Amino acid sequence: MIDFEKRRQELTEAYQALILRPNRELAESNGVFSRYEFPVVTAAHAPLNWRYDFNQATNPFLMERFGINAAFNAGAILLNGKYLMIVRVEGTDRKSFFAVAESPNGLDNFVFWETPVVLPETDEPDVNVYDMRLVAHEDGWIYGLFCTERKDPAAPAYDQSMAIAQCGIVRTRDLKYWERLADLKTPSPQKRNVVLHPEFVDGQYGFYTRPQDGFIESGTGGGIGFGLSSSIENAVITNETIVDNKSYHTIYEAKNGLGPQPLKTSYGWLHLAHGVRNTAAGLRYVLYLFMTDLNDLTKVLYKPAGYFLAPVGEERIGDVSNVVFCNGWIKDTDGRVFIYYASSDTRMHIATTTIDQLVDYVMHTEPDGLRSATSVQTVLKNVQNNRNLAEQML
Ligand code: M1P
Repeated sequence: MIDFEKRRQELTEAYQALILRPNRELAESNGVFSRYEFPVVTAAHAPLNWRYDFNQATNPFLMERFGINAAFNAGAILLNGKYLMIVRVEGTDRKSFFAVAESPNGLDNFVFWETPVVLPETDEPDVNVYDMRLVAHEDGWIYGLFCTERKDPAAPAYDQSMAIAQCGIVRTRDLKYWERLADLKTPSPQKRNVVLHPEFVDGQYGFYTRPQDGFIESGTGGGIGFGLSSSIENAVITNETIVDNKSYHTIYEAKNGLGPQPLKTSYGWLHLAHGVRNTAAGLRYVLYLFMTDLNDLTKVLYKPAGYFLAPVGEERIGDVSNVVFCNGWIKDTDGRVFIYYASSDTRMHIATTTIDQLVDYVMHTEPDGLRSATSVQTVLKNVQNNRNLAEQML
């Protein structure tokens, strides 16, 4: 027999040490953002009460009764002074659900609330739900837009993976009590990565979309779209305008999708998105930034070449390797921006920066010239500027 009490104590101590562990900003930075030493939320952060039955009579080996595989792709919000993430928690059974993790400072000590979110459903039950974007809308509600996945009714018996992804919508005031609204309707058969614009647009609700033909492949669709709906309770988009398209020989060649809600600055709306390209090693997901016009939300003003953040080190390895994905960031009251990104569909990290740094990066980094020769020209320009500077200083 095992020493039940000793094992219970060891589990508890290890868990406490994990959630109380301070995080540390890494010294090395590209000047745009800083990474941190530890992931902020992992599968091991899931409360022990979710995973273990601590009754010796019914669980004599004190074995895990509900395994957690991953904790990733979290939406984020600053609410009543607390930094909250709505994490995609995935069990070993492959099903994802949402759970809120709270931190006093946004950097460490993230602790899950006692129970996961009990998500209300529509008449068509969700099979799998994931990747919620939290948006505090000017109408006073906090909306959660997420992907609801159900089996494709047209799937032949031999194919047990064909699925249809739609955009589910919930709203809340406190992340505790949730109201489910109708799924979003758009002309696209597949809908992931839908984000609500935080302000009314001509008195309507604005949605960033990602038209896509297949569950994985964007097909003739792709690009980040934008459309309006007069209703949020029964949201319907009839016209989508592509704001930011896929493009040959770029980091968003295969597909892209918007991340969290855009942040308003005095120069324009800052957007964080993911770009996907195919490689011999599979799909590679990286994050990039662009800025749209304050008045015309479909007009891209600035878009630096290439990626803003790509997976490095252990971030490159996980359930779906070589992936970074972000659907949550927080603009703090002091201008700091906390970027919560997931690596390889496995764990959550934080990167910190400021609005000023992001604006500088997005406005003053060269756009993609789309050819090797134009990249060389950018380097030559930098070299020449530095030569001129060195000469002036002589
Ligand atoms: O596995 C990488 C990501 O793949 C999907 O993203 P997209 O719809 O852009 O291809 C999503 O399933 C996402 O959750 C996942 O992280």
